[in-house]
Amino acid sequence: MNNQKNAIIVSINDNISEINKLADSLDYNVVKEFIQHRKIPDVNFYIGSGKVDDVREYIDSSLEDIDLIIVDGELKPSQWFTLEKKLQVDVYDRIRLILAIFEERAERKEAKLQVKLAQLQYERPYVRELIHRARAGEHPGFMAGGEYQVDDYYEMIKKQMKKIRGDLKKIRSDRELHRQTRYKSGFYLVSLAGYTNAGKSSLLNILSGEKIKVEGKLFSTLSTTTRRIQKRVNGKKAPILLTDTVGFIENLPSWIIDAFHSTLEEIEVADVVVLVTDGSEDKEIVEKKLRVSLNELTDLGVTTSVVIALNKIDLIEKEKVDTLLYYLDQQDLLNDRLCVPVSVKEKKGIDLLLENIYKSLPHVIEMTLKLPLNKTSQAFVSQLYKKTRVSHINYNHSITINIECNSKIRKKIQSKCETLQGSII
Ligand SMILES: Nc1nc2c(ncn2[C@@H]2O[C@H](COP(=O)(O)OP(=O)(O)OP(=O)(O)O)[C@@H](O)[C@H]2O)c(=O)[nH]1
Ligand SMILES: [Mg+2]
Repeated sequence: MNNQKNAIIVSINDNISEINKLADSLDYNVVKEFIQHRKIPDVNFYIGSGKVDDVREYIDSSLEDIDLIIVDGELKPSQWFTLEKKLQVDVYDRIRLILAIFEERAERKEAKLQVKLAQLQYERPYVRELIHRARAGEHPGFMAGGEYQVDDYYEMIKKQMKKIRGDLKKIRSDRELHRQTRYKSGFYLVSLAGYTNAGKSSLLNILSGEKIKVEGKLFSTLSTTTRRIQKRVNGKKAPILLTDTVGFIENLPSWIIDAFHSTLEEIEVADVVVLVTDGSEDKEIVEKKLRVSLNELTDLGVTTSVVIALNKIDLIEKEKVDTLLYYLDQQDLLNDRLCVPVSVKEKKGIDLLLENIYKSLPHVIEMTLKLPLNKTSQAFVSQLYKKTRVSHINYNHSITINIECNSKIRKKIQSKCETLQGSII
């Protein structure tokens, strides 16, 4: 039995490697690529009508079934309609393909709602086009006709979107509450951001000991995961929570990004953002993806420090890393940002990256406490190990402990110390 799904890619430029990867992410086997160089798309069919005939001819003469035509660009509803009508095969543009990947990957409730919201938003102009065609008698089958039903359908979409927005708002406020609790207890929040497939989840896994899904396919991660960093900074555990987020991609309409707002919020509120970038690709591609990601961070309103992790350097020669860093700097992409070459796969550069993340944390304060040697102090010391970075501890007639912590919990520590009859030195 052959379960293979076959697709044809149609593009108006040569650079089709990303759309190929997107097709692969949805398990489509690309059997043919049609490229027609044009500056602007044809108004009726996106590609010229002669090219559409070529595609049609290919489909008709192909021994394999063609399940999908993928257009590497954004179709207007009228172009989509005329293309599907002419080719008699499902046609997806780039956005619809990405939404289909999202739909397949969404596991948790929040991700499912976000994807549904984006899909409804996407479909709205298409529904409008179908309504228009139905009224003109061009698409009599749609909704079994009748303006009343068509309008009803439109209303239904609107209601559904409103309901989803409400549900998401609730999830969002729960998430905010959760975050506040963590923050107040002294944890720093660090978020992993970056282009899809850069290695964000792989990095979270090695820093936290977690085992979240890592894949060569695009958009493996659609939900956030937050874990404490277990790996030590200069031999000592630090109070940092790390959050993995959904990847970026070029040319994603702002309404899709809005639909994923609550997930991306983790980036907005982070104390430090680690921007993971695949450094193994051609320098122009690395540059493009880094630029897209930095712009995305600006659009999200990120004002905190950004540390760049230039990942996958195991795939390139050592000299090339320096050339790449120089090139990125020349393109004004590094400025005064810290950029650390790493290989998550071979665990190279990770300690240095972590040190730089730690150095970038805002308002880390140092304190030295002197506590009486008893059981209650011991319990407090365990708390300090959890919520601060204990740089030194000495047990004698009393306990002397040096800590580095978030300034947010200074007062709490002070008053607890006083309750225990201890003192701050
Ligand atoms: N060679 C090499 N491959 C790596 C490295 N880090 C990650 N990868 C691979 O890159 C692919 C993507 O890794 P992920 O960690 O899933 O990337 P991601 O950024 O989380 O991707 P999305 O969730 O899809 O946005 C996987 O096949 C990883 O095994 C590295 O340092 N070197
Ligand atoms: Mg991931």
